[in-house]
Amino acid sequence: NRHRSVNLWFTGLSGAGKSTIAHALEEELYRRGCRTFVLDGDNVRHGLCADLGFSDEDRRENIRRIGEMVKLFLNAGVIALTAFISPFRDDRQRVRELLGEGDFIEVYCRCSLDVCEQRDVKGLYQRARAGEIPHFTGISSPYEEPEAPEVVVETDTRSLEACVDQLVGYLEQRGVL
Ligand code: GGZ
Repeated sequence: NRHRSVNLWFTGLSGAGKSTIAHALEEELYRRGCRTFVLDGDNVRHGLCADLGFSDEDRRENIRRIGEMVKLFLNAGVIALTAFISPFRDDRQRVRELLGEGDFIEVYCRCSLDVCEQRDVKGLYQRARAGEIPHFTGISSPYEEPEAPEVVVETDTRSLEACVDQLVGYLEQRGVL
């Protein structure tokens, strides 16, 4: 099975479903014989970026390093799925320029702050509201919505399966698969 190597760059608030969709999409791509890898906070922020926190500067450096790593994955012929809040437009734009227009697919996981906060899977929003987590995205740190993402998945109204189907359809239409 042949496929192009691209980066699906998931961006959105904490709790918007970035990692969940990336992993579910990876499973579907694996079934189709693709070589894939998911990068998210779980495997990056504990290792490669363990020295970074959540100041604007640290997030910027986090995204820069991830972009460079994705570039290596693309050279290795892998479809890289990245799931980071990546709240700043400039930082995402820099990755787009690093990888080149055709290889960077920005996927905006759109979900209202209200819904993310209601889900509060890890209780982080509650702690952020209580002032226990400084610079929390959406509460005390900004999130800049993408202006022209390749794909928008409406995670607050559509099922996980529907979001995955939407992305597979997009990849087929783009000739990635
Ligand atoms: C936002 C934070 C923060 C602050 C810890 N702000 O929902 P999660 O828990 O599992 O995912 C969030 C993750 C965000 O890391 P990223 O590397 O994706 O961020 S960025 O792209 O902005 O560099 C959240 C947790 O880390 N977390 N503190 N202050 N999210």
